[in-house]
Amino acid sequence: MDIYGPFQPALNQLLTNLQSQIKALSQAEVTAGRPKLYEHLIGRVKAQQSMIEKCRRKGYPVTTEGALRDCKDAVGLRIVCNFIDDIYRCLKLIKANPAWQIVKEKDYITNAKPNGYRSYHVILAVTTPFKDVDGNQPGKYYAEIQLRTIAMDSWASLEHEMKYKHNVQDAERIGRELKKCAEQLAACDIQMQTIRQLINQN
Ligand code: 0O2
Repeated sequence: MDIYGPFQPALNQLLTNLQSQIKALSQAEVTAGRPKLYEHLIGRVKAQQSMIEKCRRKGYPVTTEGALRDCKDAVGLRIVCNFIDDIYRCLKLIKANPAWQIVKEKDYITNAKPNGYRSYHVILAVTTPFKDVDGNQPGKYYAEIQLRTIAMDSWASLEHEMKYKHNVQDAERIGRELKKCAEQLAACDIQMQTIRQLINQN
């Protein structure tokens, strides 16, 4: 099944445009003499099969409408920052940008998920020149931005990989160890932030 149907090119183009806009925000910071906003930026249009599985998991219709209107993360960007305060600097600039509206926010940094997952998520609504799934042109599309530190990102990648290993022994212990690891990494992020502040004071 082709879940994105005729909207695939618009999704690809939206991803490219958003990546350029985020890069430009960071470049403007550097030009103004401030540190770059992030260490790296990645993006993807969610693979068709993952989108089909996600629609099923969330109880959304497994249709183009379900994928583009209900799911809202067909287009996803991940901004991986060096320090926690860069996440909030980045967020401030994203929120102030008139190119999109924020329709949903989830602060899993202040409120980590029970398994230890930390990240800040925002869903953007973007008006594009393309026709959307409701037949409007200019059309409304959604994209998710995840903002994390390098430490949070390393943990999430490892945990994501573990999720797909279903036949592990002692999954409960692995979960406990992963959570402990997330807490240690969170403490390191705070320590690194303190070191940055101390360096900047000199
Ligand atoms: P993938 O394969 O990474 O794309 P909701 O807002 O609750 O209706 P959603 O999208 O489940 O819907 O919300 P949430 O909690 O903001 O999660 C969205 C994405 O965050 C996930 O996308 C993951 O990328 C990431 N994420 C959330 N929780 C975890 C977690 O516990 N571990 C890891 N590693 N990543 C997490 P997908 O589509 O589930 O997966």
